[in-house]
Amino acid sequence: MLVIGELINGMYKAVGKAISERDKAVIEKIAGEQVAAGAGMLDVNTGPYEKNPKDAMKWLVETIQGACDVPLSLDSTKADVIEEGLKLVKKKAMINSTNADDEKLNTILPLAKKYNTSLIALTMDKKGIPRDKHERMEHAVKIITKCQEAGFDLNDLYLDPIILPVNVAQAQGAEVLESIKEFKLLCTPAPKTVVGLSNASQGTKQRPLINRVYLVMAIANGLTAAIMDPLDKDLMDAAITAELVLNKNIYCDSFLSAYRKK
Ligand code: THG
Repeated sequence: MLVIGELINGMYKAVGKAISERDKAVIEKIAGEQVAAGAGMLDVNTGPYEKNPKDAMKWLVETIQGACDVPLSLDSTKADVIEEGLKLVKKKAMINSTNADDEKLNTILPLAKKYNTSLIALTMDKKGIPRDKHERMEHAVKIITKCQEAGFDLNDLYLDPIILPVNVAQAQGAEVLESIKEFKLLCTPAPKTVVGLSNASQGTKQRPLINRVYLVMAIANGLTAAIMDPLDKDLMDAAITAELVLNKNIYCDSFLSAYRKK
């Protein structure tokens, strides 16, 4: 599974402060720690309060690439903010994200093709968050069709069923998990899937436990990537072990450290 480190996000107080003060050392440290812990990609989000998100995105991409060499997932609702980052990336990037709206797809798909990126597509539209797996499937079909029409390689598409916090939308957990499984039946090659895992536990008092159990269940349903906290060692161990049980890695007594080394 692809681990996308979630920690470079202005939503976190300390990170938001570092971004607004353009404090390189803080960002370099968080980038390096996430990669050392096993992140294969880093999510980059300037956060909701940044006054100049285009400039912040540029600065973040430059700063992170100075500290490590994994590819980046550029996380913004604004296409122009994402493009500022795309102009600078050294490795094949991920656009995070489009949704199923025509206007959004018509803007983001050309951008993804121009810069040869992967693409996360949220299975929602401007009418809001889907209520069940059927609505998620409808959005997924629309997104896949638009990708095919645009000549966008489906190998580069990651569908996001959108995880909601279990304390306010408890019924959505099962809908998300079933969507992860059923999206794969929609086309060949099967679309990849991604979730923003920490959404699941926002506002709860058992964050690590909820994240861990949710991730293992999602992996069992075929999840390909997760935006998550790679510094949560128990979470990483759970992911590695889930893939072992699914026979994706060969067993040895030291499988946790063996997997980390590769
Ligand atoms: N799908 C996609 N992208 C996403 C999300 C998604 N990007 C953003 C988010 N969701 C995933 N990243 C995070 C990052 C942090 C948290 C949750 C998801 C988080 N932050 C603490 C909180 O809100 O409680 C911040 C606390 C603090 O200030 O320290 O939980 O779903 N495609």
